[in-house]
Amino acid sequence: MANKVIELAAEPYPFAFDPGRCALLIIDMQRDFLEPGGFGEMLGNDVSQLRRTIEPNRRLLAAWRAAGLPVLHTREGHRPDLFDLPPAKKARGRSATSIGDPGPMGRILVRGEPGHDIIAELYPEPGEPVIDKPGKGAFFATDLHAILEHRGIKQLVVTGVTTEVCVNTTVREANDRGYDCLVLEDCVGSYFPEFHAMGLKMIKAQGGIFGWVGDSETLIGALAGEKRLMKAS
Ligand code: C5J
Repeated sequence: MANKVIELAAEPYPFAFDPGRCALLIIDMQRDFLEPGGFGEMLGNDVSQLRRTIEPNRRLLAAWRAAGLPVLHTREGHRPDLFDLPPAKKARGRSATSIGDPGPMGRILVRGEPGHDIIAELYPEPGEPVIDKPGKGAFFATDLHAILEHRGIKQLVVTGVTTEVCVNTTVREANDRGYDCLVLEDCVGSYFPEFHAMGLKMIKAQGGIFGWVGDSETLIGALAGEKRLMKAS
């Protein structure tokens, strides 16, 4: 894709999308969070709030791959021996079922279990790094920053779930490491609509204190326009 900067409509002001230095980061689109019968639903959450993000993410991912731009996926989860699971995280919530216990799709949030894996609609292709993260932020205890630095990435388009937890934590971590983040509101979701709305407000407040908020259609349109430009030249 051409190495020119494209101004994308976004809030609080247009995002200077630089395709040559930008990666798509898809956060935790895992079966246990999104699928009916998974851990999220077992806890009483309305998974339709997250499932509405699947189709826009699928369309964006197809356009992004067609443009030949880098994409990375993350999964929240722990080693089967749980040695990387902080006891505080295990105990939090005082739930009858917690991380590492048997769930509807295998052991909950344990690497290698069916529920820990990414949903079929957005399944990573060979060559797309999958970052296994033990925390909420994708930079904590992972090699994400090194991978991005080695590829000259300075911007991230961030999608996935949930808006106020892993998406927000990752955007804040990225901001402190010098990345510009564009969060696509139709491609991120929360079990709680009010937290989704507030999570996006927090990112774009105060002149974009953590980043920008846009939508997938605008970005897909820009990618399509770029392809047309490339074909004409
Ligand atoms: C949560 C996440 N909500 N991916 N994880 O526990 O946001």
